[in-house]
Amino acid sequence: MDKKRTKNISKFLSYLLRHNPGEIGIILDENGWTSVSILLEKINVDTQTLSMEELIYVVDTNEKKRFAFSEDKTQIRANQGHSINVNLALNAKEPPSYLYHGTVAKFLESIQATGLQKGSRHHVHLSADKETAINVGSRRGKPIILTIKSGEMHAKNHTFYQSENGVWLTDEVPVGFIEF
Ligand code: HQG
Repeated sequence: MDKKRTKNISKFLSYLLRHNPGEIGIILDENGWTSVSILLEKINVDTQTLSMEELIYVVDTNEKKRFAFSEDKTQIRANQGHSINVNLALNAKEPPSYLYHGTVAKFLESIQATGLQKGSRHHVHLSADKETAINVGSRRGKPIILTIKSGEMHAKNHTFYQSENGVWLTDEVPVGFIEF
């Protein structure tokens, strides 16, 4: 499958499985899982546009492991990034001393005032490596990388989680833990 089609399918799946399953009339369970056969059936209502083989290819080759199948491949969900209310049953985990967040200049004043806020997502997203943060920030323009004193936060009882695809998640980052 060519790169463009793979990316388009990944974007559409992200939209359905994180934000708006109702768009095609599928329902997620409380942990974010949905039936693969119903998903394909609903996507393919008019003409056959997505096959099981293609879906497997998109899930397996996704560079950020955005999606997961159940072991028997009857269920699928997004690993993180939801705006709708799902319980990913994440386990709390001790973070490394420092984590990184990629953003852009226009947000800095607000971040300096209120710290990092999760906005419409369930958590603030952080990464263990600067390169990922650069990529995240680059989605919006010239990236600015903030260093988060996650070790100190953890010592002060802030809870961190790591999603299946390695993204570090926390409720908020107060400004005192951010190195600008
Ligand atoms: C900023 C993508 C003003 C924050 C990525 C960011 C990531 C504030 C934006 C994942 C703020 C939120 C998440 C404050 C934070 N005032 N702006 N107090 N606090 N911000 O997209 O971290 O492709 O919700 O810096 O690669 O950019 O979807 O979060 O710029 O992993 O898999 O508000 O989404 O992954 O933007 O990205 P987002 P994010 P996927």
